[in-house]
Amino acid sequence: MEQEVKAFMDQVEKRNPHEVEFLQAVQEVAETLVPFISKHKIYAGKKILSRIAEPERLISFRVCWVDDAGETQINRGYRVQMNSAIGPYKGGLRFHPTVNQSVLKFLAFEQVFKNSLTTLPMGGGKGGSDFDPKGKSDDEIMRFCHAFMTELFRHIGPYTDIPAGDIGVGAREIGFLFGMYKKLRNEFTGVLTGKGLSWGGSQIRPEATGYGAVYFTESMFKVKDQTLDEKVVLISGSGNVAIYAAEKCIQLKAKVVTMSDSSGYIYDKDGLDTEKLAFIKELKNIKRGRISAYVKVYPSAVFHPEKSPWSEQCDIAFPCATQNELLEEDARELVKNGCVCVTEGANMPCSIEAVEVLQKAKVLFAPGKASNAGGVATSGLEMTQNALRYKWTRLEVDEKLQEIMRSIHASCVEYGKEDGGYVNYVKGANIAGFVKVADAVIAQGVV
Ligand code: NDP
Ligand code: 2IT
Repeated sequence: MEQEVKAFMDQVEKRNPHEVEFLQAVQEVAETLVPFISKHKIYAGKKILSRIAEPERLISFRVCWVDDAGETQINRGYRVQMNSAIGPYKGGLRFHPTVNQSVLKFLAFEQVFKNSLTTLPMGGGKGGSDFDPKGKSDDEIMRFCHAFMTELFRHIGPYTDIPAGDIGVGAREIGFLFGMYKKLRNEFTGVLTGKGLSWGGSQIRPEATGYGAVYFTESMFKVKDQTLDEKVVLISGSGNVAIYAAEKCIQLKAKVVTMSDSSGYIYDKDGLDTEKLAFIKELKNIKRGRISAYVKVYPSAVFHPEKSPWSEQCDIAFPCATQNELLEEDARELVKNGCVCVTEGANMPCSIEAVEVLQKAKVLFAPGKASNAGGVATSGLEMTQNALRYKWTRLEVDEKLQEIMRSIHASCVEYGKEDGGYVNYVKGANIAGFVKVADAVIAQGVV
């Protein structure tokens, strides 16, 4: 079987040389799917996985804008429309200097399986730009977002492709992007999700990814008759996903001792509470400051520059920042220090080697395509509300989100349970996500 996986990967590598992140994401899926496909005649021999690994369309475009100093700036914009077998393309936009074709293809590929797992009818896509929002004024952000949309608008639409946020794209950016789309099309439609509450946004969408990751973790612990009460939690990142993962952990009485950003992490031995988290929310979302400012206000906490939090003692780790932020050595350290669960809030934060270490040690490991699917699922609920021209209450959306996360967990258990009872959530998520897309691909023929 290793030979079959290698043969498949050789072909993907030949078509996508040097796209390291994309190849990593495909490899991780191929390791469980290639054996599954060859065992199931209805899927074998149809090149379904090869078709899913080739974007249906990939758009790349120039974005020119003028900064506050009057200088012309040039960035590159992208939209990867990966697969539309089960619904219109759906996935976030990332603005970060590390954005390139490989990163967006890996994210779009993951999104196909993730969206399938949500139970909602959404295909997979991703986009963004190498634009760096750090240090830019609100006016510069607005000019960039407007310029970006003057090209993107012709490729998206509420029945074609519905972007949302990701790293560097939050409520502020979605507002600017939506404003320009509406002006160009002269249409008020649900073309983007993550909109403000007064103009078509859904309750719970900002919270959904972080809350969803914690709901998924609750389900994993429930299998062992345990709750999150008093569990010690490490969280990386201090953006949208990290903040709301922390909020839900605090509500469930877990003790969150770390948060981070790209400059380092803070360790608070007393744990975060609602007030401390409110400080971080304001610091990151309004002041757009650095996490190190936390220790000036809460001096019992310590700031560790240029480090990630994985060497601290914990029960549960939530990597919620970016891809490949938790490597093999970090996984070994976590296992050594008694960590029993790693839930990916970010997309592919754990390297393939790190996942191997965790699974070998029988740590509960939740892959992002399952555990962070609450964000896009609630985007799907935002699309439904837009189509209905209706709004559900906070309670209604939260209940639907919880139900979806429980259903994703159940799908992972169905396909991922191994002899001895250990649940291989990677295998479960990959197969459950694949089956629905593959059935649609077969039904629609070779298109
Ligand atoms: P934000 O931009 O809100 O926050 C990103 C956080 O991660 C910041 O704290 C940032 O620190 C840190 N970070 C980003 N890049 C790096 C890096 N190269 N090294 C170290 N730290 C880094 O993004 P989100 O919270 O929305 O996204 C975080 C992750 O979750 C991403 O992997 C994203 O794809 C994934 N995700 C997001 C969803 C959503 O709904 N937003 C849904 C599902 C997954 P700094 O400020 O220093 O850059
Ligand atoms: O990675 C992700 O799932 C997201 N960034 C959210 C995508 C969305 O369309 O809400």
